[in-house]
Parts: sequence; C-alpha cells; structure tokens
Amino acid sequence: MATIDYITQRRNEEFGIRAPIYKVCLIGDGGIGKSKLVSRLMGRSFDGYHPTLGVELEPWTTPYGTRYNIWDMSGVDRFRGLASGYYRESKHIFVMWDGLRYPYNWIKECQDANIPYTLILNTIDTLPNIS
Ligand SMILES: Nc1nc2c(ncn2[C@@H]2O[C@H](COP(=O)(O)OP(=O)(O)OP(=O)(O)O)[C@@H](O)[C@H]2O)c(=O)[nH]1
Ligand SMILES: [Mg+2]
Repeated sequence: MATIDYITQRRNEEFGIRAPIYKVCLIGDGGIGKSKLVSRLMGRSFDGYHPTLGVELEPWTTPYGTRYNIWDMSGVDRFRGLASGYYRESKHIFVMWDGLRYPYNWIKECQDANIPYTLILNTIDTLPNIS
C-alpha cells in the first residue's frame, strides 16, 4: 500500500491534481473485529462490542496523502443482506475472518461482484492452542 501511496502522491504533485478517493469495503462475520480495526487505524479507542448498524463510512488519509473511504459493514444477520449492495465501485474488499470458519460466503460475494479481495485473519488470540 505504501508504494502505491508514494506513486500516487508523486503523480498528484506532478500534475497538480487532488488525490482521488479510493473506496474499499471491510466485511466479515459480526463481532469479528472489523470496527475495532478501523478505530485503531483512526487512532480512536474502542471498548466493548457496538455492532455496526448497516454500514459506517470512515474517510482515511494516509501519511502520503492517499485518500480512502473505508466502508465498514455490519456482519450480523439482520444487516447481512445489505453488504453486497454497497460493493459497487469498490477498488478492493477486505474480508476479515477468525481462522476457524472460512468465510466462503463473503468471498463468493467478492467474486460475484468481480472485485479483488484480501483476507484479514483476526482474533488469533482466541484460536485454540494447537502446539
Ligand atoms: N480477543 C479479541 N477480541 C477482539 C479482537 N478484535 C476485536 N475484538 C473484540 O470483538 C468485539 C467485536 O468487535 P467489532 O470490531 O465491533 O466487531 P465487528 O466485526 O465490527 O462487528 P459487526 O459490526 O457486528 O459486524 C469487540 O468487543 C472487540 O473488542 C481480537 O483480535 N481479539
Ligand atoms: Mg462493526
């Protein structure tokens, strides 16, 4: 990401253009830690579990000036069906999972939307000790 940021910044300086905003989505099962990760990225503290209601939009500018809109989606069943409606125009989707339940359903949605995706493994501290 840093390399892309650097190239983008240099290009914008060279051509005197305002940096574009890249839309990225963050999806995965409810309570897996998506909003906590975003809060950490923004330098905010995050205590307890506050389920995202539908979707939360978080603008984020990297130290290099690249601008992202992070669409932090709810993963709970009540809002689950909404997510795919928001993928349009996303440059990338991050799929968070817990290392136990492989997120086939979320991955299928990325593939159906034809948007590149990356898996983020979270909550590894809660995995059973296999050593
Ligand atoms: N043990 C552990 N707990 C975590 C980790 N990441 C997040 N949590 C906790 O998991 C709970 C749920 O976190 P959220 O970030 O709200 O989960 P979410 O994926 O945004 O959930 P929805 O918005 O409902 O889809 C919170 O209590 C977090 O503190 C982790 O890596 N390990
Ligand atoms: Mg959330």
